[in-house]
Amino acid sequence: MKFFILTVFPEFFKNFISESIIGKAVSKGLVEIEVVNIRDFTLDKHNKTDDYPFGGGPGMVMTPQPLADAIKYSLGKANSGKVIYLTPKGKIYDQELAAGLSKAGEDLILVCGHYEGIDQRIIDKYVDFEISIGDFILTGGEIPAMVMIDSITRLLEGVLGNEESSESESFYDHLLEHPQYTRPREFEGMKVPEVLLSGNHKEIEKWRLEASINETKEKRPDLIKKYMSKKQ
Ligand code: 4FN
Repeated sequence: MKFFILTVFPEFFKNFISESIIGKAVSKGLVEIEVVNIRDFTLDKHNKTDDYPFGGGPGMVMTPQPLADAIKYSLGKANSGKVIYLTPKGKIYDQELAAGLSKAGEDLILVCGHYEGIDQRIIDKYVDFEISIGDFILTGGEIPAMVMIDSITRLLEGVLGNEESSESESFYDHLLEHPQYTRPREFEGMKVPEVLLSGNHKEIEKWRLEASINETKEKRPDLIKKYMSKKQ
């Protein structure tokens, strides 16, 4: 799978692409990430990527021509590339959407907006899906693009260890995690729950599932509905 990130801040992605689990997935060739600098596609002598909005008002709008050319460049290199615009107007992103995109076998072209956003004609002609990561104001679509790449990449074959990846698709997807403990057995007077030290794997699994359900009921009751429908 390949991601194209279309941005006017390509430097923003350097560490993201080279560090940690994403960095390892990239160097193993399990995922490809190409950062496409929208400015490279400008044709005017000042390399302008934005302009004043027709009708007036504050801020700037991203100029259509460099965006269209950056999208065409990416579509030309992609295997059945889908163009996604990260925008607060989009469908709210969740684990189900991440799982669907990780399995679709399509490369993704992620368009990151800045200023007041992009010219509507780019959306009308080139964008396949609009996606939002949540309801808050951001300065650009770069962090949402990273959120998508991170959540999709970890679901790709071979990216996580076997134990970790087997958890995806299970009902644990819709539950919060049970509390976790590591050494020492006693820390500042607080002991680790006895069952976790028992070596009884059946009892440990029972405790963990119950703790997960309780945690979810208490902190995110909205998630329980999805869990119930998955469990049947
Ligand atoms: N944001 C809201 C209402 C009006 C504007 C914004 C806003 C970045 C280019 C879009 C934001 C949030 C989640 C992209 C927000 C996302 C963005 C995202 C985003 C600069 C224009 C802008 C009602 C949601 C608070 C700025 C609400 N997921 N405008 O943030 O790109 O992907």
